[in-house]
Amino acid sequence: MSDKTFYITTPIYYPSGNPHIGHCYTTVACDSMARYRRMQGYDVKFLTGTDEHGLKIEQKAAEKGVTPKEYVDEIVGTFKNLWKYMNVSYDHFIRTTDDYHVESVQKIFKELYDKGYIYKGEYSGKYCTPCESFWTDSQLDENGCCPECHREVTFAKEEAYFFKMSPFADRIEKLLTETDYLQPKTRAVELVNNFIKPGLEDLCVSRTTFKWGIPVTFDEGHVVYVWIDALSNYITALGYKNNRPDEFSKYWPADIHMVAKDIMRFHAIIWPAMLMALELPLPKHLAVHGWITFNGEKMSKSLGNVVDPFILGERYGCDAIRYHILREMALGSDSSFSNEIMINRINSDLANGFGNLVSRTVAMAEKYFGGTLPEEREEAEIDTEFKNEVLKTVEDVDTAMSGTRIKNALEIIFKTVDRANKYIDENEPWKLGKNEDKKARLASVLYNLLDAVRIISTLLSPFMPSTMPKVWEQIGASADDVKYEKLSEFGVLPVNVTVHKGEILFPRIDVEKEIEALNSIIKENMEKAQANLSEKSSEKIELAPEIAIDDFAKVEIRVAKVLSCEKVKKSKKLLCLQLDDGMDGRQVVSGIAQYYKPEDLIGRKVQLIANLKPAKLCGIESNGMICAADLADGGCQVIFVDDSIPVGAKIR
Ligand code: ME8
Repeated sequence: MSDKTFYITTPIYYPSGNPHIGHCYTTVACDSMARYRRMQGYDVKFLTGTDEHGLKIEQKAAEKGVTPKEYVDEIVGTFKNLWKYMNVSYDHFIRTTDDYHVESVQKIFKELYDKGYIYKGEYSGKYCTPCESFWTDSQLDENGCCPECHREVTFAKEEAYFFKMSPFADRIEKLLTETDYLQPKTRAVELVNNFIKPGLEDLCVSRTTFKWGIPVTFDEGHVVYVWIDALSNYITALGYKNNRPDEFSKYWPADIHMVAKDIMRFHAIIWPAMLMALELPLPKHLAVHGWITFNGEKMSKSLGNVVDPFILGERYGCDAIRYHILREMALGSDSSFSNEIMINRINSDLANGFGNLVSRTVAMAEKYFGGTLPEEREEAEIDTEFKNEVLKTVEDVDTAMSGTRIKNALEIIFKTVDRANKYIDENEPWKLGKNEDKKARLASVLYNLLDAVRIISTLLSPFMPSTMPKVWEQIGASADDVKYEKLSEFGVLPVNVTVHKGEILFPRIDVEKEIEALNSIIKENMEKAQANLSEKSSEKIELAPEIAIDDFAKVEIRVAKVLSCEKVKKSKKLLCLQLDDGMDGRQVVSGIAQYYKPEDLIGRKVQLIANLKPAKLCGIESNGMICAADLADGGCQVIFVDDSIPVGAKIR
């Protein structure tokens, strides 16, 4: 085994619902990184798993009449099946209900307590009894009620343990601003300004209001709350403070933790603080990617717009799906998933670009030489330039992968695919084939193409691991020919290589037909989700007392357009929107930050309650309210207005 190690992790996912394309992105991205480093000879450890404790799981299991463990077991099975289906090569799957993890978390909690970093205090705030949840003032809804169920809250206190964050503030600030821990680093400023500068708040790390968690060993009734349990997985899986084989000394510190921006703060601030308190080395990099949205909208199971990765894989093959999501998402920014873009990309890059390069090259070797190239060669000046460009790809891809820029690595490889297709056009082998004197030249051209395909396909194998062995079979490459160390040279395939024409790698997709088919699947999903929602909500609907038409006429609802929008500092729930209301414009504060990002709203038209008395939320003036529907799963959806309706129009 190599002494170069590479340890990469995905977040451990909540098994509260089936996995979707968003979970697929992080997992497939880590898988590609892991496969890439394995190919380079690293001794790789790739960890994924599930985060199984907490109130939500306890409640969902109760709703279904099963135990929490029974509930999660089923969903964890779906996660594992999907990873198998997507050809994800994890080395270990951790479940936070595994005994070894429970044992380590209890020891970690005790050690932090013994060192004085965890202390007992009181958790106080506004409490919603039906939801069994505490809320801070800034989290409450517009009416000062529970943001989940919108019922009244009462002031309450609960005994809880807290983790002291302040001793680590300076070191964490340096970690974020002076090192390349955070990728992309542009996010460091936001973290420092929002969380460190205002003073790091201590973190509540135990609860007594639910049972489905790891018990605190020295205080009955307390269970470890969320992050100490979840984040520790990255070291407990390596045998830290448990009986699993010791891999901690070999693989820790992790090379990359990959997460989406929703949990960046926990990995950028809380996890380093925990490790500092435990006196352990810090991970080398935290790679943060954005959200995959669906046609620009938030992906939501309750809306039914989530694309089931199993369905997509069945239709287009798992490698095409892997390629599409990896090629679309750049580290740091969001990416909108669209069936149309996916199909067009599969057609252009995979069917017409790479697939065509392989099939044309192999077909010509068969047509002109019966499948086996002759030994006579005639090289031309143009070949050197082509070969150098292909070889340069290897270096460039490595630079991109070292910065976890997977999209960029694929862009580089596909530029070379285009270059190789251009090399065919430049040399016009079909003309060379007609002329007996040009057979040696033709053999050189085809050989150079086959060897370029060897390099390209080897570079593509971490991203599309199921397809590339088929390519190697077609171009007559042996297992030895496609080793990473052979990528730095041209001329690796045998001189008289024999090709084998095979199946079409990526069949061209009929765009219109497929879009129609996918839309009807989505429509069906949405109808099902809608029926599910009405079924759930019909149990609860209690109408307010009747009002007369005059009462309704008092409410002035107008169409308004969102001109700009930003998060309200110090509030997790509030967004501050500047609206064009067809009058002088106005500012509205809305409690939808958990469901929408500012960029989801900017430019969209909404329904505004225009004559609502101004109010101050978190000290910011709000002049009106925008209409949104409460969803049965606790989510919320803004009622957007068709763009053709003019701003200021009255809604009745
Ligand atoms: O947060 N786009 O689990 P989780 C991109 N258990 N990535 C997405 C996504 C989307 N639409 N949806 C989910 C948790 N993800 C905790 C983590 S780690 C110690 C504990 C991916 O099931 C993305 O990687 O909510 C995100 O960070 C993760 O799923 C959140 O998964």
